[in-house]
Amino acid sequence: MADNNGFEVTKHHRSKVEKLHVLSDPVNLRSHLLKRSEPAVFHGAISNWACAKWTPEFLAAELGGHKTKFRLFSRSKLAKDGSSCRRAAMETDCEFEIATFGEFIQWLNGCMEQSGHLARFERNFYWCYADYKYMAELFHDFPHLRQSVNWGSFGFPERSGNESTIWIGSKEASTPCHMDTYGCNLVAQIYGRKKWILFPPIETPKLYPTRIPYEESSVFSQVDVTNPDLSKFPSFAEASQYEVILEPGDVLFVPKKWWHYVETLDTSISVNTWIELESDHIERVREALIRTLVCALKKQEGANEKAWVNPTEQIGTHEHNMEYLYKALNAVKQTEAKKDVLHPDKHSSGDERIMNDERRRKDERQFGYGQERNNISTDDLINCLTTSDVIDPLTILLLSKCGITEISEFHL
Ligand SMILES: O=C(O)CCC(=O)C(=O)O
Repeated sequence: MADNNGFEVTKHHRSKVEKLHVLSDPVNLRSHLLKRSEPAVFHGAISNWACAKWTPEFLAAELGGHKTKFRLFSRSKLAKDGSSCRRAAMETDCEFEIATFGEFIQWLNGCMEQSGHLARFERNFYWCYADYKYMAELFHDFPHLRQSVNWGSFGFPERSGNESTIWIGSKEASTPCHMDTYGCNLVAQIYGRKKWILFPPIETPKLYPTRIPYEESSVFSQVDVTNPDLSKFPSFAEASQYEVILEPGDVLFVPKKWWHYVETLDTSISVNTWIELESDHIERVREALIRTLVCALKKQEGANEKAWVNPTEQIGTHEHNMEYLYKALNAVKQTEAKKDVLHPDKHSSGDERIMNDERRRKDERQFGYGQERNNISTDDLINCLTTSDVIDPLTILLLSKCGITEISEFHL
């Protein structure tokens, strides 16, 4: 069912995705978007962008013999145990092939002889997606293509194709339901239509989050939102969702930490830009911690990387992860220090500032992230993780996973 704005109304539809207009004052729009916590659609907002005229054929002609990696998935694929596979494929369920966009067009048109290595994927069964391509890389030698994108009318004139990602796929290509932990997102639909199913951050528990497969800054849902197994994920039935069909020319604003499942309804081209937020610094520490823990445990388990690392992710050594963690901590420290210089009275009274300085010195002594140390150690991390503030809620969570929810306070 669709309402008269063209938005799909679903069973758990709570409120419509608001329709907004690009303001005459982009600076105001920028500050509005940076604070906004609800999605919004701007219809026909990119009709004056040069890329609004792009078609897959045009890009194929521009890019010539340039090769890229495509992600493919067969709708007829069966899981190894014989049960039917997720309809919304996880990336770890997909196959990959390198081809030119010219070969992709031939494949789309069913001309298998001219579709290079894509010929091994039967057109009637597979969808094919050149997804998550940094325009700075894909269009490295094509500056005019990068300049065809400009987010200035949304208040971000510093963002062009150089800070954007492009997604080009055949009908039914999809990205599994996930939440990005950094920033907020602007998505421009250039060619064809795309369906977005969005869930607010408050619904996170009903989406059964998982960090496996692991990808930095992506939290996946265990639920196939297009075909949910409610016997396994009963709370999903209560999750409120918003559905939006983006038409060519539309721009969607995705606020911080909103979950989304995305599916092409036609052959589609879209471009997006993730906009950094102030909270990303802390998020980076959280992500660095998660990376360190996931890698340590999965490597110790001896699991095959293909089974737990998302194909777009690369895993380094423990030492590398610890260095990354240290850098993330240092970035927060520097941001906070800058805030203190710019707005000495902004976050605290004078007394609090003295106390904060004292606490900082104490933290530096305890955890060693002052100038005198150039890293934090695995032992520092273990000592943080094993404090009762961390280990007690973890114990309670694990017990509740085993069905034990009544625990006497006395035992903790
Ligand atoms: O368009 C897609 O397939 C996915 C886009 C996405 O996940 C994003 O922009 O965050």
